Amino acid sequence: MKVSTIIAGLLPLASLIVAAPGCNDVEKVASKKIDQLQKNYQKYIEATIKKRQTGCTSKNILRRKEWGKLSKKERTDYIEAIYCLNRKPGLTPRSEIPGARSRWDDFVGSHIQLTPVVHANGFFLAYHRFLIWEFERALREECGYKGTQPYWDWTLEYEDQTKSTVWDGSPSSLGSNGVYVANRSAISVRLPTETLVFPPATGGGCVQSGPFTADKFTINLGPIGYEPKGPEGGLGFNPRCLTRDFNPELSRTSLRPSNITALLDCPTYACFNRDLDKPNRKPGFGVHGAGHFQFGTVQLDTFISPSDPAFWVHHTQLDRIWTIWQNQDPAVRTYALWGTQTTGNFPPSANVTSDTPVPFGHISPPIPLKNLQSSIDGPHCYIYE
Ligand SMILES: *[C@@H]1O[C@H](CO)[C@@H](O)[C@H](O)[C@H]1NC(C)=O
Ligand SMILES: *[C@@H]1O[C@H](CO)[C@@H](O)[C@H](O)[C@H]1NC(C)=O
Ligand SMILES: *[C@@H]1O[C@H](CO)[C@@H](O)[C@H](O)[C@H]1NC(C)=O
Ligand SMILES: [Cu+2]
Repeated sequence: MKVSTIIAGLLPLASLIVAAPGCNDVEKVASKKIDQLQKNYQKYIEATIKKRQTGCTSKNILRRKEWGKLSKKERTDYIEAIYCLNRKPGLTPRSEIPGARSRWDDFVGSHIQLTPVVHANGFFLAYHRFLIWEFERALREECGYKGTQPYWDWTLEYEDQTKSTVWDGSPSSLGSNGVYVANRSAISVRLPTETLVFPPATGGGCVQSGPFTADKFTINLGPIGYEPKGPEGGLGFNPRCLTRDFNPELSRTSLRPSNITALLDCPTYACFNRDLDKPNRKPGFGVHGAGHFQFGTVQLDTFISPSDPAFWVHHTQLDRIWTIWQNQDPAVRTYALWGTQTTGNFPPSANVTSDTPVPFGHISPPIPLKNLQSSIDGPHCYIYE
């Protein structure tokens, strides 16, 4: 087992390199390129759904927006719908996940049960695409939410996440950093193929301000991904505050516009999937891992990561990047296949095919992979604005 230690002292060096002169121009050019590719994708989708007249039309398509483009009212409506799911009784049997209580926990529970089979493999993007779709459906149909699932484009604030209206701790944000806790020890995250060590960063305690402080929101499951685990291996009832530990170095080095354009330039689906995760960690984390790890604590624990609203706006951003990549060459890329059926192919498993059922635990019966790959076919009908 390889041990990759992320030595805090190395990170400032990385930021020196990326802060070289001319660098902001590089990022501006990259941002423009993403905007242009997103416009091309939007045009393609609008033209396609008009022509085909399938169930997904320009009238009923859900239009997902970037957090910053939502009005304050739209933001607080979304937050109210999250409270609703977090308080509504769940469907997961206690015999399987004894600590699950709410509809929110049903989504966390699906992710807990399936973490060993839906990451860094052929199911990864499709599983998360449908998980978000079901989450958005539950917010709308079970909680009366009239909006759509927002995404957070972390490239907009990669130099300082706390500048974002998503994390400024105001009543219309998704909460702040955690309270700074001194003298914490590093967190060792054991993945099937390696162990990642995260030294403490800028917070570590309960979210300080905004809608997700301990008096308004609690999480019930885990920890599972690192020690000490919660009761019953992390599946037991463990109500506690939501914690965060913002790590600005990760965001500065790995969540820049140029990190997205590098992905969008991938010629194959294999390249796209591998670079999302950068399995050899050279030169750093891919945007999938970095987007989680920048929040520390709960977002270091893959199993329970959907416990934090941060998971949903981050994964919706990843899904957006995937749709833009697909629609640069929709005929070839929409139904492209890559990867096996176990996380990081550990233990080794068969390659996925178009017909391989993707599992969802208590969220949904399994669904053939090919039905989940398009954003406008199968169950899905949404567009990124
Ligand atoms: C943290 O550790 C330092 C050095 O070991 C010690 O001086 C300090 O009192 C500790 N602070 C807390 C809050 O435990
Ligand atoms: C992210 O982009 C920066 C600047 O282009 C680059 O230095 C860094 O290596 C990239 N990170 C990864 C993980 O590719
Ligand atoms: C799985 O796919 C890879 C290429 O994506 C290929 O090299 C490998 O032979 C395939 N494995 C099987 C068992 O078909
Ligand atoms: Cu996941």
